[in-house]
Amino acid sequence: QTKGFIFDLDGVIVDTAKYHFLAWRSLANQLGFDFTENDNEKLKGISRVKSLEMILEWGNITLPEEEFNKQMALKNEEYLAHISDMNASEILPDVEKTLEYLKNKQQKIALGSASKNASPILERVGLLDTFKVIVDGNAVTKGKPNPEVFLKGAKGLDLNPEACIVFEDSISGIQAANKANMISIGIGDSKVLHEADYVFKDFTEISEAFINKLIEN
Ligand code: B16
Ligand code: MG
Repeated sequence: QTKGFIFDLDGVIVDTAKYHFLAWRSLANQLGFDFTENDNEKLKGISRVKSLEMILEWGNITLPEEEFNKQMALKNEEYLAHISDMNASEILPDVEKTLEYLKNKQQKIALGSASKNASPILERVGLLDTFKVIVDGNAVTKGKPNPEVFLKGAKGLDLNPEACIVFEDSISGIQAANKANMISIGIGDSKVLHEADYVFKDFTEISEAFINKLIEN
């Protein structure tokens, strides 16, 4: 059978989740407060605008629109500095192996990311050609946990949502995949991602036998 495998970007393919955290945290610190790793889990998969809204709420701060936009631009500048010299060595363990395996099995592959920086990141790590279908933060109007990003991915792959499998590191992304009626696979901590159909620490834990079962079922 042909299934659609939709990969999230930040935190699944590359370890950029840590750079988002660093950049948001320095923004909060500059505004005079801090937030925890635990709070940061809630930001994963969340759009830039929504993330800043949430962070400001934690700090009990309201900003006029102009200042809000300025802070958002500053965050992105810091983030871009972190990712400016990324290369293939930052692809997470066994991600390339899994992608190769899926390609050899004639499976369809798409990207489903909330990030507006997705394409330049894929380019830098040499994976741009792997993803024929890219749905990123520029292509959606409703962010995760809304299923739009993954439903657009399925459409791009010309498959029903039920024939798609999503790899996600965020709570919001797992919820989006579930709402889209797709199989959700969490990459990370099973306590955090307990709403997922399956959770693995990383791709080194995902066996070929498991992938074969996803393809056959
Ligand atoms: P940007 P993903 C998400 O990417 C990140 O998890 C989230 O932390 C970030 O705020 C969002 O992209 C927007 O990113 O500022 O680059 O447009 O995990 O959905 O690939
Ligand atoms: Mg992510």
